[in-house]
Amino acid sequence: MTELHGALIGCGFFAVNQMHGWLDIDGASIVAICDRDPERLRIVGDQFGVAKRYSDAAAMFANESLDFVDIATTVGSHRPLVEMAAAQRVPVICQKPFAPTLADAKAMVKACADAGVPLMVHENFRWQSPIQAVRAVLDRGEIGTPFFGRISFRSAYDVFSGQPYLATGKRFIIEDLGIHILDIARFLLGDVSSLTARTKRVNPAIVGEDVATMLMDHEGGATSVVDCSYATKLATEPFPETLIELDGSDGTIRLAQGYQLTVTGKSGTAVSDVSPPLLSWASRPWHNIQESVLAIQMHWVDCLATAKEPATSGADNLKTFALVEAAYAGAASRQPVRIDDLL
Ligand code: NAD
Ligand code: 89V
Repeated sequence: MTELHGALIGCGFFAVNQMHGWLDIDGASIVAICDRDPERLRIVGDQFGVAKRYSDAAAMFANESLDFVDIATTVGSHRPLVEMAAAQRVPVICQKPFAPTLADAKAMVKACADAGVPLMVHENFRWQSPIQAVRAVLDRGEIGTPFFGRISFRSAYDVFSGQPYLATGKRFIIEDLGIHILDIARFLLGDVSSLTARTKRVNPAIVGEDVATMLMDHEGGATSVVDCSYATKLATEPFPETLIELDGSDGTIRLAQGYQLTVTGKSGTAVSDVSPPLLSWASRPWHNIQESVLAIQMHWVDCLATAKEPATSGADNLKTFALVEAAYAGAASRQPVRIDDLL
């Protein structure tokens, strides 16, 4: 396979996982990196042996011949960087949250579509192997037609020490974490027609909401509850596990803490361990997320090689992003929000 030459923009906390992922993938390598912080550029450049280092993305695009660019900066810079990639006709991966607003996200999708440039949002949670295992049970028809879902992420893990910006934004849990859990709900139960939300801030030391509860109607007829909290102190800290309950016409699926999958269906009850593998560079408890980084990046390489649309393309992600916007609007108004009105 011809090796794709990529560049990474943003060498911060999470980008290290992406760099490890690229090292593990045959068929792609990172040939240049960019960060406006010289210290981060040095740390990541030295750790991964990348000699071509830039403090300015425009200079990198001008000097390098790239097959793709991987944007791992925080949300404020996503739109200018994605539009820069589109203008340079370079296929682009962009971290979540894709944009500050749905209007920005739509403009970014349009810029890439107009330029004929593939665009994937790094929405990796659905690529976690326990979540893929749940999807596989649904696909086998084991529980029939799902009519109810609860997708839940409740924790008191200190995310602020690694990502201090999470404590200072007006928006917190829905924009940063809920976005993943809402995407999983779409992945398992399909697109959403309406959403009702309630939010709270429990931790007085942060600015945004750290608890969110969302009720959704799915177009296929199922109802789901997506509930997220970073204010939930439990006997055994589950971070970063997403717990799932699905009820269908012929059975149920339960993904419980400790990655235990219980399926009760047409052929009885089966319990299995769907723990994610611990990759050589991964560390607990993040290994679940780290494994999904490798999986989504492998998917991107496959999509570029076969001219396939990524599962979490920009266009697909607009439907997840609309749920984020709907949740904030609905929490403020205390009214249900119709998703079609936003798209
Ligand atoms: P960070 O602040 O640690 O790193 C961002 C880096 O980008 C910094 O080094 C900063 O100097 C650099 N940067 C910002 N703007 C730039 C620009 N215009 N040009 C060049 N460099 C620029 O942030 P982080 O915690 O690594 O988060 C990065 C992104 O990853 C966020 O969008 C976050 O939501 C996302 N994230 C995703 C997951 C996941 O599982 N998908 C997990 C954690 C974080
Ligand atoms: O996955 C993420 O986006 C992270 C975290 C798990 C801490 O919410 O920011």
